[in-house]
Amino acid sequence: MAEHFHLNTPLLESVSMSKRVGATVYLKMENSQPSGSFKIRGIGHLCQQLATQSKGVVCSSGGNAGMAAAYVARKMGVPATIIVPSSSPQLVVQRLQDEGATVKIVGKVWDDANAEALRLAETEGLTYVPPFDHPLLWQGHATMITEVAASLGPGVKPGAVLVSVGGGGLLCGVIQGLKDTGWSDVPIIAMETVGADCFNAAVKAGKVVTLDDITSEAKCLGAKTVCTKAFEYSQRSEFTIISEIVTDQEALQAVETFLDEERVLVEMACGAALAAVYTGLIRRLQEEGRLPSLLGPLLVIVCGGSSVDMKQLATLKHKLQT
Ligand code: PLV
Repeated sequence: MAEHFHLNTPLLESVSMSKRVGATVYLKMENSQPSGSFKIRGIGHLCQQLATQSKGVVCSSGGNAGMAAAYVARKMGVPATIIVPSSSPQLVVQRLQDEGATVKIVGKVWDDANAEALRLAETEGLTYVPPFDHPLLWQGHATMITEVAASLGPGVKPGAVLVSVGGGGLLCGVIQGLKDTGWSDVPIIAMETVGADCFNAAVKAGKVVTLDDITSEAKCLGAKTVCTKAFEYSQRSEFTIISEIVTDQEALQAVETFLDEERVLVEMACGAALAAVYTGLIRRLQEEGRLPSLLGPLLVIVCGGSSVDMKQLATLKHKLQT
């Protein structure tokens, strides 16, 4: 078996984004991973540790964790059952089936699907693969940052890192990676959409809270409760985590601008992070003194996403009237 399932992804400089931000912008192209997102890093690592003797894995997902689990399971020769909520687009179900997984649609949002995944793990003796809340996932995701350090070379350090937050697994992995690299002082801008903003709600409330519903179209950010570890990091003084939200319209507009300018189609979950550049949020944070006015390179995690194609993009544009 290969040593790991993920690839060392390109780190690209974006001229158009750099112009907008007024600092060099580097894109970590996690969209080019097998299965279409960063999730393969953590899920590959977790499955290698927990699923080698498994009779099957079960993963609850908004889409991308499921794609990663299905891919890894196929490579390991283990059956995969992926539980998605009814809010996941049909194209996700199709892509999961193409990957060889058994797909079950349960409930309205990810939290409902997760309850079913936990039940199946228990009753069928399957290995449960969580999409965001597990130390092995964070350890796997952390390789993203060690790769960036190797690509940038000695003496170059990001001025800030821009990520999307769903359940907080990517955020925890990035922080783990920053710690591993000796970059714990690098500020992180943690982006969500209105209506899928469980991290922002927790930061505002000063405690982990559960959203009533997911009303955003960025379904892959749609966890109602952020993982405890992500909230704990937000409370620790050694890290600077700036939690911000954008509208669905801004996230979708960012997807389109990114497609035009970088020639890459990503989903809205990723657009939430990209919107921080395109809406001028980064500049605003600098003006407010929350980011340094002379910013070092901005590292953007292009987390990717398999929940989009041109038809889905058109559907979202119609729904959100952009
Ligand atoms: N998506 C999870 C959780 O969904 C999933 O099941 O695939 N960017 C993309 C493209 C994603 O798919 C996700 C998570 C994130 C960002 C956020 O990562 P997280 O959940 O680790 O914060 C409900």
